[in-house]
Amino acid sequence: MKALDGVRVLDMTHVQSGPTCTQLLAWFGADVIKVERPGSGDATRGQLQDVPNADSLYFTMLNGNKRSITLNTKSDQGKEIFTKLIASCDVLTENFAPGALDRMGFSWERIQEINPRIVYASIKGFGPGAYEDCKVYENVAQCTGGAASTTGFDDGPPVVTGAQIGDSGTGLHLALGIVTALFQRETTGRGQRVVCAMQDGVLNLCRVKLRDQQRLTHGPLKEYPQYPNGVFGTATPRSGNASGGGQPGWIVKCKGWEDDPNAYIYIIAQAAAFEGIARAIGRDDWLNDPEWNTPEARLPKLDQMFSEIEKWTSTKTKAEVMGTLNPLNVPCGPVLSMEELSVDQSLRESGTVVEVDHPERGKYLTVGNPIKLSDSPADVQRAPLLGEHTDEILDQVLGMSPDEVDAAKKSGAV
Ligand code: CAO
Repeated sequence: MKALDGVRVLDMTHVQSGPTCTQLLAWFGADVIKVERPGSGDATRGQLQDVPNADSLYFTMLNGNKRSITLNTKSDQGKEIFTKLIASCDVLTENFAPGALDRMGFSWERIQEINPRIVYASIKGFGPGAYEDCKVYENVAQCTGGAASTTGFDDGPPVVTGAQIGDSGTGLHLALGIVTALFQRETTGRGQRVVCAMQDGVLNLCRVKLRDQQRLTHGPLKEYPQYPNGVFGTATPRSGNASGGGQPGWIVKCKGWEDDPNAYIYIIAQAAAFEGIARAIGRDDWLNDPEWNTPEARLPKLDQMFSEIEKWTSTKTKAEVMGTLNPLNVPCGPVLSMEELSVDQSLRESGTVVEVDHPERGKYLTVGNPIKLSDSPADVQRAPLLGEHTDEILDQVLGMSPDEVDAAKKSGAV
């Protein structure tokens, strides 16, 4: 038995943010029914295609373990079927542009009328306010949620990160909202509305930068590379690779960096690890030097400290640096490329990187469930083909006869 066995999700999500959420629910055991427009389906099926005429990795890596039904929810019969599905499901999820479901005739009031127990969960770009009607994609959310203004180097433009904190980050938030609402339903018997705005989700993940905004009013941010010689403005600046916490950290070069863009390692030079680092890099002299042997003394010259460390790391591979510093309890981690991660044996063994087979595209790698439950391990399966389960769902979930299913097909509703 899986944790969410018995929970049925009517999944109207598309692209990345919503599908991230419902894929997680599916891995936890929910029956996720992905509703897609007949003929075309989720636009990502055809985006960034690497294998001709096969669903893209963009789609397949976000829609594992789901069932797919095609349904035109704007046609009369499609609306009838959609109404019956709402009545039969525990959760309805969507991440359309604002108002899309209302325009189809399915307001929250109407959805509650159909099924008072349903949890209706949405992702939008913004919460209520000036921008509430705007369409939003990942990088827009990174910019509006504070990530871009605080990422990059002080002398360069704002930078977006490759981590999909706007889409997948908000999907994660929504998944928590849904299971929380389901938990509350156990007591109240009622469903509720769950909404996550991407701007809010990104800002939540940038919480430490709003912390720094407030600290800035009390003086310079001493752990930032701008201290002590640079200039602080009125807003939290970009801090390069400085650590976001109270411990100094930086990315330093390792052997081979001239040819390998990922021959780097992140090192945190916290007080408890300083002696080990100093000895490892051959700077034992620092340990008795008041210019170096306290965190306060080092703070104004972290750039010098890391360039000394780098003199040593650039003579070793990142694996050798790890091999030396790890036993000394120095928190550090190599910059791993996607190529390295894709062949990492321990990630394969833990089920974080999984290979699945697909009838159109053959074998592909996906990222499995990063949340490990001892009583509900995820069994990662391939993404469905467009409408692969239409007949099965109309029969099993709605009890429609073969003639009724044929009629629905002829009318273009499914
Ligand atoms: N049957 C009939 N119509 C359907 C349908 C179905 N099964 N599924 C979708 N549609 C319709 C919608 O009702 C909508 O019609 P209207 O415009 O007439 O209301 C239309 O398809 C397109 O929906 P959309 O406006 O959401 O799609 P888009 O490609 O124009 O915009 C996006 C995409 C992502 C910008 C927008 O959906 C959005 O802002 N979503 C909220 C924020 C979000 O999740 N963004 C992250 C996306 S991941 O990077």
